[in-house]
Amino acid sequence: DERALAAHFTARVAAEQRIEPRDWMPEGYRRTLVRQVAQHAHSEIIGMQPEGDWIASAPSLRRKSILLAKVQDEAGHGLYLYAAAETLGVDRADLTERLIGGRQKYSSIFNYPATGFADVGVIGWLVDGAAICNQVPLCRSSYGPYARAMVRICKEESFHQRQGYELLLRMMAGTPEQRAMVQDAVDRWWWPSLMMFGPPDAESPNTRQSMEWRVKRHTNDELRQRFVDMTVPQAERLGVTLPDPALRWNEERGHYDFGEPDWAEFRRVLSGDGPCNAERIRRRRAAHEDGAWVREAAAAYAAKRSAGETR
Ligand code: FAQ
Repeated sequence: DERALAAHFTARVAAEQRIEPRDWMPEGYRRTLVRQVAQHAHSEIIGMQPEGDWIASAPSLRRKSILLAKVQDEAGHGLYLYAAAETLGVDRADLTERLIGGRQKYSSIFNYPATGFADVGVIGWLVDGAAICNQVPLCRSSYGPYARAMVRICKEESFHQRQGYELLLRMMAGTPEQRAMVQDAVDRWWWPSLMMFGPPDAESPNTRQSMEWRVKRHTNDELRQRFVDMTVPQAERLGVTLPDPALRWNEERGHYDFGEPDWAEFRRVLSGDGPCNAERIRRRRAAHEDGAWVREAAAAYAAKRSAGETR
């Protein structure tokens, strides 16, 4: 009966065993995973836009091919994650409809514009850096298909992070104008990167249950702290200043203290009122509509083949 199934599920999660698609799971568990995995997939796909804008104007063939490969990897990540979501009984086409209908979220970070080429480096360093910090623990998430998708995604994202950092090291060794471009990009992306980890724990409605189910392995604030601790020495090595006057090493805690992100701005961006929300969704919708003929042709081809097979 239901009670025995629920007890079995809880025991398996507690014993660090993976839950697989055919296993019984509480409806709430399924719902929260669909929510998180779909949001994660949408983020990868929408996340192609800020950097994608720079492919055509990257300053050299080498930078162009590196960026092209990175943006292509993000499409791949979106696809593994939609596939992981589909194991929970939802349909990718439907998830896409929910995204372009504004009914499902994607990461707040992708609603900010990449206004200069240094932004490509800073996105790799800070945005991929934050993504890795959040996602490495998700390789141990209790849901098998999600955890396994995370392994490859994290490997590729740590490569992206180094790519960004290497680009910034090069620019910082360049002209004063190049160094100023890097500092300006850091000033604009630092706070939004901290917001990627979600609201403070006290205002995070999902954390407690997700931790209990081991969908999430750390709280939002724990991961935000880990990111700050990891990033400050990298900023020093790079020679940039992080735009937070409250940032300082706390000997007693063994961590950096840092200031409070502007949570009112975060809520505004989540509600659809960030600098690029409308543009991001408009372009995603246009791409979806422009691709309709490809989907129709693929479906017609598949139907023809399966008719051929049954003849
Ligand atoms: N943006 O109760 P919580 C990438 C929502 S990395 C938008 O704390 P939860 C790689 C949250 O969904 C970015 N919404 O929620 C890349 C919930 O709303 P709901 C993607 C946010 O789930 C790099 C509400 O606020 N990574 O794409 C955000 O326990 C470079 C309450 O929040 C992932 O998705 C936010 N920042 O914790 C690509 C990682 N924060 O659904 C291209 C997986 C919170 O109840 C270039 N996800 N919300 O209406 C997670 O780890 C979690 O879902 C959190 C949020 C930590 C994001």
